Amino acid sequence: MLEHKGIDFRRIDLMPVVSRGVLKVMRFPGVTIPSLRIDGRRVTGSREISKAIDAAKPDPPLFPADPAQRVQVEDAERWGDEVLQNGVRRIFWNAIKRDRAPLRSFLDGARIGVPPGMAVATAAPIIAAELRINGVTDEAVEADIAALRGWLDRIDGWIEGGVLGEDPPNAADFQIAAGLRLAMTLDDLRPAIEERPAGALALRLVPNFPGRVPAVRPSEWLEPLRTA
Ligand SMILES: N[C@@H](CCC(=O)N[C@@H](CS)C(=O)NCC(=O)O)C(=O)O
Repeated sequence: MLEHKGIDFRRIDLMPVVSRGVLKVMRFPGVTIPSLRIDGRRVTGSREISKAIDAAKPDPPLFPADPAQRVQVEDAERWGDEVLQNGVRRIFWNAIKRDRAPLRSFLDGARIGVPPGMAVATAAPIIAAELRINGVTDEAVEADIAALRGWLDRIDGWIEGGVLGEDPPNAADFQIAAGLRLAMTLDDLRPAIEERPAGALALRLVPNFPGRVPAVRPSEWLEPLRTA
């Protein structure tokens, strides 16, 4: 969103979990990333951030001027944050629980203060914390994978209805594209996503997204993705 607005920024990468302590010490209003300092304000949470960026530089707008359309975009943005991202995050950490070696590929271009090999070698406590924080159980993840087709149908419907995928992209486009791009790092899921309008939107708005996780799931879990 910052690049899209043409706002210069400095990015600081933080190890997950460690990020919580750092954000607390830096007096951000929450302990999640992304967090942003802009115009002297500290902002936490991607939906707070989209509003703050829009206030700092209104053009091109991240929300439609029409109030009814704005509500639609805000609803889609919230869904992308609460449903899509949380689901994809659970699927992601469940895959990493099975094999953490692919974590290294996610550190391409990141500067976290330790060599990537060492970060991955010492990641076990971070993975354990993520599994706990995010409620990553096999049952939850099986349900998330079963729900994914419905999520993609919903996104494609928004694209067809003009809520998403218009020019200029809105805050919901960015929220949902980022969640989809994380899902597309998983070889288990990517084929079901990339051929759809949702996948094309994600690749267009977020062309570069590091990380790749080879297929790890029991094939019966993936059945809901295959059947029409
Ligand atoms: N889309 C969410 C993402 C926030 C979020 O849950 N961030 C995660 C990382 S993607 C986080 O900081 N979790 C705490 C942790 O990993 O310790 C937002 O509103 O900003």
